[in-house]
Amino acid sequence: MVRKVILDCDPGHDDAMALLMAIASEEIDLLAITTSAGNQLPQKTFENARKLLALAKREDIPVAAGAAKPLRRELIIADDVHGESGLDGADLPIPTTSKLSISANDLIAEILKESTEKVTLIATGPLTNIAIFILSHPELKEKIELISFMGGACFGGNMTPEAEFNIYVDPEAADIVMQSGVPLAMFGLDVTLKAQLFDTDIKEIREIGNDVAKTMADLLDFFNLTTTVPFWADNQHVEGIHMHDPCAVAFVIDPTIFTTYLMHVEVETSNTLALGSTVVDYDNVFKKDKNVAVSFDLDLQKFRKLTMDTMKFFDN
Ligand SMILES: [Ca+2]
Repeated sequence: MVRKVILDCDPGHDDAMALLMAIASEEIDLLAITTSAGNQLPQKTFENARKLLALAKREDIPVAAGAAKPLRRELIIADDVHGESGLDGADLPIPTTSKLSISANDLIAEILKESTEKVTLIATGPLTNIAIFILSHPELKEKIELISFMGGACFGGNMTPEAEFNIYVDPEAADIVMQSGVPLAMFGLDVTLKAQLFDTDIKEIREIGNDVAKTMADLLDFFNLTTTVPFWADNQHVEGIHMHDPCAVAFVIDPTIFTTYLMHVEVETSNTLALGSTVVDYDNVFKKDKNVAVSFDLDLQKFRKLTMDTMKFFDN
């Protein structure tokens, strides 16, 4: 079944792979892209999404910019991971279409209003735009099939010891999404740290040889340099690149890649040590509604094949 999808992203190296995966898949009809502020400043993530569509020769897909900053907090970016441009490491083509002036919120609303079938939202950045949409268009919530998002973790964080980056940047937005009543699928660090590509995979991607694959290999080489190795790793340990964001897309394409459990999840929004953490009630201690399908594991071979198939798609 082909799913109608809007991708909300903040490209971002792993967002780039996520976006290309959505374009290449026969299971996804990518209706639009909206951009969030996160990995880099909002004007940069917007421009990066447009450049990626130029690279993929799919500039027919509309791109709309979202909120310039989180709901209630100042923006934090991840230029230490993604560089000055947000997509350092590769030369991307200059977009040939003019920028749309419609906002992310209005574009999402317009598409959902007009769609005769439900639309899946995939979010691979902070959840600011999705939260604004839910707050401003409660009447359209029922048109959302699923929100599949990269963010959070049951155990541990990467921004602080407890919080993952996307949720930490805009915890209030994540809280609104978590309590929205819309079906949710969460791809947090528990699973995304297992979604790894290694040097040999980058080499294989480069050898596929089309423009998209070569550019993606350049991006992955840069991303490889900023990948952090766990503190406990010894000399023998080889840590791959973490393909966080593509997990949220891969699930929509083929849910059998992932192991998920329905659980109650809340976001810590008070200014404590655990700010921005996702509290996942894995033992059902609180006996509250199970609002999120939380992923813990994946079939790495299937995921890897999907990644390679994505790169080969652009031979056409
Ligand atoms: Ca992202």
